[in-house]
Amino acid sequence: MAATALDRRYMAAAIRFSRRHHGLTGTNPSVATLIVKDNVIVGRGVTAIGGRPHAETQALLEAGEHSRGATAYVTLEPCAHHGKTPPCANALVTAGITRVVSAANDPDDRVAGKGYAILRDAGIEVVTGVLAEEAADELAGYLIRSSRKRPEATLKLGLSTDGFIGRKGEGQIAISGPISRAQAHVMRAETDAILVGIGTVLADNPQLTCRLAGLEHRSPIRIVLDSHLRIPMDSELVKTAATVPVWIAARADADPAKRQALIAAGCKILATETDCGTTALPELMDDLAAQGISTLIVEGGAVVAASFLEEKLVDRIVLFEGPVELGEGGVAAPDLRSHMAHEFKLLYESRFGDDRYSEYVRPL
Ligand code: AOF
Ligand code: ZN
Repeated sequence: MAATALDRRYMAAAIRFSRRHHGLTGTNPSVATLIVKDNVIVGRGVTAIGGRPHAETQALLEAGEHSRGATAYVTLEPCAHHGKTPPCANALVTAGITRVVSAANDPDDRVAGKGYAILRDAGIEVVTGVLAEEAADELAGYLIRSSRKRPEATLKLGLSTDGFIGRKGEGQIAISGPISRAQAHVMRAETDAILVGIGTVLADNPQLTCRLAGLEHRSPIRIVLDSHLRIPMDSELVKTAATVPVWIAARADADPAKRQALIAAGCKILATETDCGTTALPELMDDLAAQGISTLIVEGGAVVAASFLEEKLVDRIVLFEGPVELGEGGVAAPDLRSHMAHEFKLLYESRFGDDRYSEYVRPL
């Protein structure tokens, strides 16, 4: 039987539920499962913090005997491999589930179609691709890292009404209001890492942590593109490196004494450079993915943003446009409009107080 309108409603609920552990499941995606019997949700599960147990195991545990003859809604194809837990596909079979409705397919080599095969071989009716686009958006970090071996990159920009991101020599300027600021910190809580160029560190001395009450422990890894290790030892980043990780992408021949001092202060130095000595973004992104980073926010400044766009490494653009005019001395944003017109589509728009918020995605 094809998917019904009710199937789509349960799947939409499952996708919303999967957000609960977004950013908390390590390299494993945050997946959700709902078990529904006679139009009642009898079990729910979301991938546990740290990545295990998987969503299905927990939903089945909650549903108990009610799983017999029930439908399972899964936001990702159930796994087929023996990891630290037995395969979820087998667990669904054993529990007596008779119908599985799935949203996204799992590109992991150990799964990729094998999960569905286990279910079908056991006589379970399987419907795939229900709200696939919505689920893929939620799972973007995992899907991009698995298939392209790099993190999902979100370019975040605060823009004035006249299209500037700041004013030269004036450090951090408040362009957007308090609701935007809170939203930006929620983004930090949900992402694995945040990246800036050394110019931003020298101009603004940012902390790049999540400073929302109760979420301070969810600050991302802070990454700086700093070929010549110019980062000041008394910068906010270096001063806090022992508590919230700081990774610095530098040239191999950068000052060895400074390198040692930074390592002693708790920073990690990444060696990613091209023959001509500049930081190579595609190699850096490969390296970050290999180190388990699935989601990355690119937060400044204009040169770094432009390089990411040029290299086609941006998957999502998030704009906070405040009611401020910067005029003379404004630092221009990268040429977003041409990229957005050709490569991205508008996903969501809202108002945050006096600010306009918009989110663009590159179709997968
Ligand atoms: C599921 N349900 O909730 C999640 C799945 O290291 P392991 O054994 O935990 O396996 C990680 C893989 O499991 C991951 O790459 C992805 O294929 C799948 N994630 N699968 O059935 C879940 N989070
Ligand atoms: Zn599983």
